[in-house]
Amino acid sequence: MADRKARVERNTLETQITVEIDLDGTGKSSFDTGVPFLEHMMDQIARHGLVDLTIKATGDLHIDDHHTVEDIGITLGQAFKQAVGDKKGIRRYGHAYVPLDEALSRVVIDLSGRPGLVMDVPYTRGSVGGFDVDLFSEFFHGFVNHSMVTLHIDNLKGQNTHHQVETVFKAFGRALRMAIEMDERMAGIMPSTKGSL
Ligand SMILES: [Mn+2]
Repeated sequence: MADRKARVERNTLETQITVEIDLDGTGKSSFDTGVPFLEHMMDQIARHGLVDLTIKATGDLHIDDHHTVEDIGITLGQAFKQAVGDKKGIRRYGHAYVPLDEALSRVVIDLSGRPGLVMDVPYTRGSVGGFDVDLFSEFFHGFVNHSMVTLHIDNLKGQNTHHQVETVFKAFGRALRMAIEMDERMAGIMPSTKGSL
């Protein structure tokens, strides 16, 4: 199997971002973004997705976290798409339910080649760890628009905002892991009747 790795650098006047990803990693991560709560969440993607992730970002945090968070989502999406490659032999679909105490989230992903995000997370607070929870949808929009995946995110239960968000990211990592896994019965086969994705 070819290496499923990518390195993407994306520079704008607002942010400078580098993402390195290895889809067949062991869950190692290293972040230097200036946005600690997002780093805590991306750590969940790496750990539960079993992907290695290195992300460096310099952004206009003196304004707010918005550009940096959205652009990390975009750059991660670009790197993910590149690393996934032609999708031959992979499962394509992934899903996971993850609880954390009172909170429960479900994430379903399709490496469809089409961007789409349906996200329903009734946050109980507007911010967590100094982080504006609005920005999570910016992050995921950036990701789906550039990775070309369909993503359904539902927080089904939860009182504590940290738990709500953490279950979303853990379930995202788990769903991702399932979707990119090689299916031994699909070796060399494109998981689509169209013949391409
Ligand atoms: Mn936590």
